[in-house]
Amino acid sequence: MSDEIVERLSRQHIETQSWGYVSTGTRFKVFNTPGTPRDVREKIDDAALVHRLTGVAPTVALHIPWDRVDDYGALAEYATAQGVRIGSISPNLFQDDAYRLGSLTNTRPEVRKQALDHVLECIEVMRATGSDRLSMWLADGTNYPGQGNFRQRRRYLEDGLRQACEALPDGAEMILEYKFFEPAFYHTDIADWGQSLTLCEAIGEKAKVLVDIGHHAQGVNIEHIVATLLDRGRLGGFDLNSKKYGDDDLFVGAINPQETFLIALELVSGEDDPDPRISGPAKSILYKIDQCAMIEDKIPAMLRSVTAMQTAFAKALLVDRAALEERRAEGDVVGCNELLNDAFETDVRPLLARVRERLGVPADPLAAYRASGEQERRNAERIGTPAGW
Ligand code: PSV
Ligand code: MN
Repeated sequence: MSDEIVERLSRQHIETQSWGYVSTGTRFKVFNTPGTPRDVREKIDDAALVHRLTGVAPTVALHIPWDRVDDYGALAEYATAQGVRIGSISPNLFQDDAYRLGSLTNTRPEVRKQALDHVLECIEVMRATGSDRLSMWLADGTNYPGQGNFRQRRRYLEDGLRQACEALPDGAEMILEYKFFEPAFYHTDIADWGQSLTLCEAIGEKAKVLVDIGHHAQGVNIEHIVATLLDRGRLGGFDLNSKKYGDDDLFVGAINPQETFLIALELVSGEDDPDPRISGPAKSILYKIDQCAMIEDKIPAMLRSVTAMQTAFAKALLVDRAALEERRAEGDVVGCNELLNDAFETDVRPLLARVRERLGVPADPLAAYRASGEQERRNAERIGTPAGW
């Protein structure tokens, strides 16, 4: 059994994101830390280092225009030479002045066209880099009651997303993120998983829901949402992070590792579902980190997230799911919970050390990073303006 778990964890794939390596922050202040990348190639260098240290982070997500270059083919070749590939591509529909009153939902046709053209540009980036995921998040929403026509906006949105979906390369997917507030504070056009799911179902097979862990109100049962989306075959991806309050973008596992474990438990059971309409999509879910380093060093924060995901999945795989079903059937409420707890409280570090040995990476990636001199080298070499949003 444990050999099987080691094998399965060796196949884990966690995508890190280019903007997790740069100076981001809150709306009050963006702090820089020494050694921060100055351009997209240096972001890729850092992603490649995280992959060398963990063995499970072979792709890096890009955000356009933050990562805009003249030659995306050359950028993809650069990534390959460093040992990673370009992963999902995120359009940016929130930082142009034109989007003050919305992007794809704007009442003005020329703004909707500008937004769609930008998404189509990102689809060209996908073709040039070999990416197979378009990761869509819209900041669209309104700040005051009465400001917008909900149903009209929804029709514009569906129309724009459908056109984008139709332009996707063969085999590629659109993953559609939801968020219940911010930057809009009265309503958000895709506020929750149900709104994202119904849009995806209206648009077609290539559209799936993206769950950003931080985009839920306090107390929302995310693992239940995950189970529901798995059951519909429409769970396309995750933006992984952790939160204490709202969309805090802290590194994974920092605040509520039990939640990450419970989500992972739904996911591993979805992968094992005998129905291929559930297990098929479950096996191709994108696990992307979406965190912001506000005060912390970026590479160690990313290593924490990647290893927290390994820990959550290792613990989830330890749950005796056959015994759990038996206890559920018997109505053994406490016994069911006990099984979960046994797995959650297991120290999986020896198991993960075996996974890392198999992958040929250090047993403790964070310790190896600290001892490597990589941060000091970056601090010395990366003089000049650090990249940001
Ligand atoms: C929005 O809060 C979001 O989660 C989206 O995924 C964006 O692409 C990302 O943050 C930007 O940091
Ligand atoms: Mn996100």
